Amino acid sequence: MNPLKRLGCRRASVLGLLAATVLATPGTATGASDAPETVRASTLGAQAAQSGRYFGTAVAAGRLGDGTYTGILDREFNSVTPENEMKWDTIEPSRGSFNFGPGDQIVNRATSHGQRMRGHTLVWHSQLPGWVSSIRDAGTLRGVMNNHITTVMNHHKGRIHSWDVVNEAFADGSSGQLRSSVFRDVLGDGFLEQAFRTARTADPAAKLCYNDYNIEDWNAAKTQGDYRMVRDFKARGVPIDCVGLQAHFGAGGPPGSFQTTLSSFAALGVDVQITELDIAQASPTAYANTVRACMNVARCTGITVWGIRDSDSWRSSENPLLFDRNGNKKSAYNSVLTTLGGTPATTRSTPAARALPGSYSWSSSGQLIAPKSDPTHNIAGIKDPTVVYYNGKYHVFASTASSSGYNLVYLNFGDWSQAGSATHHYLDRTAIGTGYRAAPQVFYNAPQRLWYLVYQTGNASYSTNPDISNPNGWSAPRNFYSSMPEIIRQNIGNGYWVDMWVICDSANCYLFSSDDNGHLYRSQTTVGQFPNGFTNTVIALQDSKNALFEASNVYKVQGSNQYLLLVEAIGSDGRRYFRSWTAAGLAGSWTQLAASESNPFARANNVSFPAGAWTRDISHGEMIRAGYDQTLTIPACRLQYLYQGLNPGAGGDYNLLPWRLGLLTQTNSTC
Ligand code: 9MR
Repeated sequence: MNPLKRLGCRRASVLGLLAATVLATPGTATGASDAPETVRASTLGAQAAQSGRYFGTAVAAGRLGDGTYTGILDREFNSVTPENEMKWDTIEPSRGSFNFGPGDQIVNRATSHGQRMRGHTLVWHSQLPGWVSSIRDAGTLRGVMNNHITTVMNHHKGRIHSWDVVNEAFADGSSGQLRSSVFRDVLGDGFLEQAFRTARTADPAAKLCYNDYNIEDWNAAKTQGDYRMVRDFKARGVPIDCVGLQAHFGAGGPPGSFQTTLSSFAALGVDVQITELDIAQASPTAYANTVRACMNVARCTGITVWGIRDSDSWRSSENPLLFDRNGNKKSAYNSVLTTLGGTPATTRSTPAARALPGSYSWSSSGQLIAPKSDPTHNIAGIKDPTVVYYNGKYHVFASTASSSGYNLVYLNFGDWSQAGSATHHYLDRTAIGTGYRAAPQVFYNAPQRLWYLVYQTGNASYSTNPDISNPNGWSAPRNFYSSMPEIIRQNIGNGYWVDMWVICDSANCYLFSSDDNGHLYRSQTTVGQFPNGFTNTVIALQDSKNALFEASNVYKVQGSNQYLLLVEAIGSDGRRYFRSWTAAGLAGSWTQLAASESNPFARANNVSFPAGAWTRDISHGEMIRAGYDQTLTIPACRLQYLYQGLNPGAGGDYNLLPWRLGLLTQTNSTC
């Protein structure tokens, strides 16, 4: 088929859109996807453990007699950090005189409750007794520091999983250098290396961490200073195993670059941990964003909140924690549990309660992304978005529609508020090339460590790229099929073969496509053979042409054995909307979920537009995923969908219709 000729046939009014189409595929987001067999847990520690992480809290010895406090501690947390009891002023208040009592109380209790321990902290300029800070002789101070590290670590040997060997050594502000402290001023910058080497010798089995605050923003000078230090340590073989990011956040939560920071440190070959999390006013979204960033980084091995109830917090007046003063779970608690992949206990009584709801309501943003023309690209519409959240950024690929046909564009941004100002990279300038390319779908093939962009060219095509953020990294198009599968040829009628979509389970990858003629097709290959070997093409679902038109999305629902299918339909009003189905497996049969005009998945009649209804079409798009890999996992709660919409008054040449992108957020989520 000549795609350009085909596009030429598609000139029509908006209502006349029905006849043709291109568009296609979705994909988005964040986070690790969990295995299908996983049973979701209802406590923070148990749920974090399912992805091999811990969920901990700071504990104060003085509160261990409070039953509400210890009840929550033992129910929810599987890691403990002493809030103050292992600091120098408590543990060695005068030279050579060690007071292990309060720290031991916490360690003994945690050990007997199966909770692991973080040691906090060996060398810190604060909570340091005067007898140390007044030392001026380097030899004396070195001996005192080494003796402190060695004695404390020896005392706890075998019972502390990770130690904050040095805490908060870097200066705030723009210097990127170490702060002034007795350690730096008397021993020089080398005190850090000395401390870590001494610690390794004292307890070779303990993980040695550097811990700091205000290093969550990748662009901060302090972050870069810390990063250079860790990089230097790794390059020179100085022992360091982990970096703790304290994460004491304001009401907005983490900076947009937080995940980038985590993954950048991790890429140096250290584990990263969120070590002292609290967020002013404890917004559920801010907490979810923080937890999600950790879930998205394989080497982010655990999260510690800095206290249990708001009344236990060092910043108590800001109510920054997960439990209120009475020990009740706050909404941020449910948000954290959900983001860890778990299910809040109140909605968890039956398996059905964990499934997606049978009806939906949404709130839409205004237009977030519009075309950006340049001297060689006169773009009328931006369409068919696919999106993943990866490394602290949303990466969006979309079709560009212009009088010369369809091609692809890429943009990225840290936050939806920045979507409109992102740079548009035209992919016809890359090896993807000019000509008919449309309806992209992006995902990371974890087994191959490679990003895939799937799109239509008349065949089902793909390009690969080791780095999603490099538009020039994409390979030239290759086809999945040698030619259109016979069963499609037999059923396509006057339709078009469009909207290719790949999703994999642990054994197989499936390629779905539509024919604008009421058929959803499915081919399959093994995960090992992918991208080759697609065969056994079947009709996965069929209906009338308008009821099962195109732009299908298929997802795995996080924490369940459920798969979700969305297909774009053309309504009785001529407007686009989405129907939905679920299945227990990708090759299984699909059962209607919200699949009618009166109970749609997403249609103008279940979407509110707080800032004015800029579209009546809810058309080709993609869910914001919970992960970014080939399993296409979406969260079960608070769904979001990036879609294409259109000024209802627009008409004329189909290829010049002014499609824009907007974001739906589910408003009837029960979890
Ligand atoms: O939460 C701790 C609070 O009880 C102490 O008074 C304070 C003393 O500086 O330290 C708090 O914990 C800090 C942690 O040890 C290191 N990072 C910053 C934390 C909040 O100040």
